[in-house]
Amino acid sequence: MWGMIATWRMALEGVSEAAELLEKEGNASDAIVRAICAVEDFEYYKSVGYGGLPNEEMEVELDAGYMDGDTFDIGCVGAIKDYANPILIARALSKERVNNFLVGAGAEKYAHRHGFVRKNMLSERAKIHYHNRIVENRDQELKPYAGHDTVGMVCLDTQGHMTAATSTSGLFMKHAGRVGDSPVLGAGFYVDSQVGGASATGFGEDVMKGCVSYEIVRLMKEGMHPQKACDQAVQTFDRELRRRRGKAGDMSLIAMNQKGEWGVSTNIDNFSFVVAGEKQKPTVYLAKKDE
Ligand code: SD4
Repeated sequence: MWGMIATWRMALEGVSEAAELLEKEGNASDAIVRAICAVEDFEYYKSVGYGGLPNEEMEVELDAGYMDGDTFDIGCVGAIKDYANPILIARALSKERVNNFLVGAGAEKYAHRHGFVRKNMLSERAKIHYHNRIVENRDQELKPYAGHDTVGMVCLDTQGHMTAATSTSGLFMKHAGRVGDSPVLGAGFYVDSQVGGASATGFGEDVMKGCVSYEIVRLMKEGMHPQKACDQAVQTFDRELRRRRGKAGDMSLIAMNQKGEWGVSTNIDNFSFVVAGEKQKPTVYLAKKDE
């Protein structure tokens, strides 16, 4: 048995490629990386990889994270510029004994030393988007939270090996050097092959406060079904943020357990996600917040 769940419609083509691998008993590490690279490489998905949303200085700084649920290897990059596939660099870092999480110039130096492909990640389309937004907001304060998404995935292969991974350009118009929840273990992603995995998309500064991906895995470890674990983690933390801070940022979480059962929960109006498995061809679903 194998299975895969991913955030947003943009994951569909990548998950379809990964599904072909998993059907032929490919492993969860190669499958998830293949799926995320497909999203990173596709220019028109404007919040991941090439063509991603620029920061306020019109530079594309990318975050990505990778975890192996068997070995607990983790690798993460934050605010990395000019490299084509941050997820490949994150996975390479997961093989290191130390220096698993590198940011900015240090991450770029590592990528250069290890021969990763350099590429200017700012597309013409992203430049136009940036300039339009500056004009639209001429008389207002620029809000960093205006258009962004992260691709996050959890993968289970036929050997029972699980992985989780994320990749994003983060919040549009963020400050240079800002790192969101996506490459942060326990916030943007977490996986334990003996239990299951989870991944988040949304307003990183709030997702981080709840370590929501870890919380979902913890609940599944207590025996909770992924759907119940997602609902409990997201809804409880959303309420908690509202009580303490008066508001809660957008949060959408996906999860899959080691039996291939899955769950999703969101506090936004429409959250699309993709599921694939042995008995299910890659399919896009829509989740809505609980009223
Ligand atoms: C971030 N969580 O950088 C990411 C952005 C995102 O839906 O997922 N948006 O905060």
